[in-house]
Amino acid sequence: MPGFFITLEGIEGVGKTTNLNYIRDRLERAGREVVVTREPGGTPLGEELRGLLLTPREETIDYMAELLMIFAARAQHLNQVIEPALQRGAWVLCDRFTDATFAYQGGGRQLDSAPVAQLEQLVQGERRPDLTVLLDLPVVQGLERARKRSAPDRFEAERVEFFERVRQVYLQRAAAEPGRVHVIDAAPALEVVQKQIDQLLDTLEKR
Ligand code: T5A
Repeated sequence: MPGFFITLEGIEGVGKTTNLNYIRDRLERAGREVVVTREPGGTPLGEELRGLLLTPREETIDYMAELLMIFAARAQHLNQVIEPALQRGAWVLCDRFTDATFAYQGGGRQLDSAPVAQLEQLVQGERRPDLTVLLDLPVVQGLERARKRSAPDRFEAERVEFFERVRQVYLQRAAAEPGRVHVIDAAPALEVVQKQIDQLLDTLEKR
């Protein structure tokens, strides 16, 4: 039986990593094989590209170069990790995927979405997440949480307006694909957020 592909999305500090681990624990308790991974990254090459993308540097990275690096990492990740896991029936939980590219490179960087869509088709073919959990939080609150946790990376150093655009694209994508993208309010206490996630997983397990 083919596996199931879940992605977690949202702006900085919404709690993707925290809740990804929560979902993993719940699925593992139910006896599923779970592969937890992230983008950019997920392979040795992808993690090197992640380092290049996230580390602040003096040289400005051209936005198209940034986009191509993200899809280079994704091609490697998809073919080496995600597809084989799905083929053997595992559940793949991925911290960010291509919705992030539409949101950050399309929304944040204001690149035309057409090349993003073309690269999506070229690299992924028909592969899309089966379920995307969009954790939604006002930008200032998300940045506050992220900055409490660690020093800002190359993206986190962007201005608030950048993340407002990112958030808007995420919400637009959720509105356009309500069957795949489920918006969860990430503002309340973690236990409340996780109750919402439980409800979503309950409906999934009844499929
Ligand atoms: N990127 C990525 C692109 O530009 N294009 C792309 O295509 C892709 C794939 C990756 C960067 O790359 C960019 C976007 C990103 O800038 P990342 O590390 O994956 O970076 O993403 P971040 O958003 O930076 O990850 P963070 O670790 O900052 O945020 P998370 O994972 O959303 O949040 P988490 O779980 O670490 O939680 C942050 C803090 O908040 C607390 C947690 O305990 C933690 O301290 N917290 C809560 N506190 C109160 N109430 C709650 N409900 C809480 N939930 C979590």
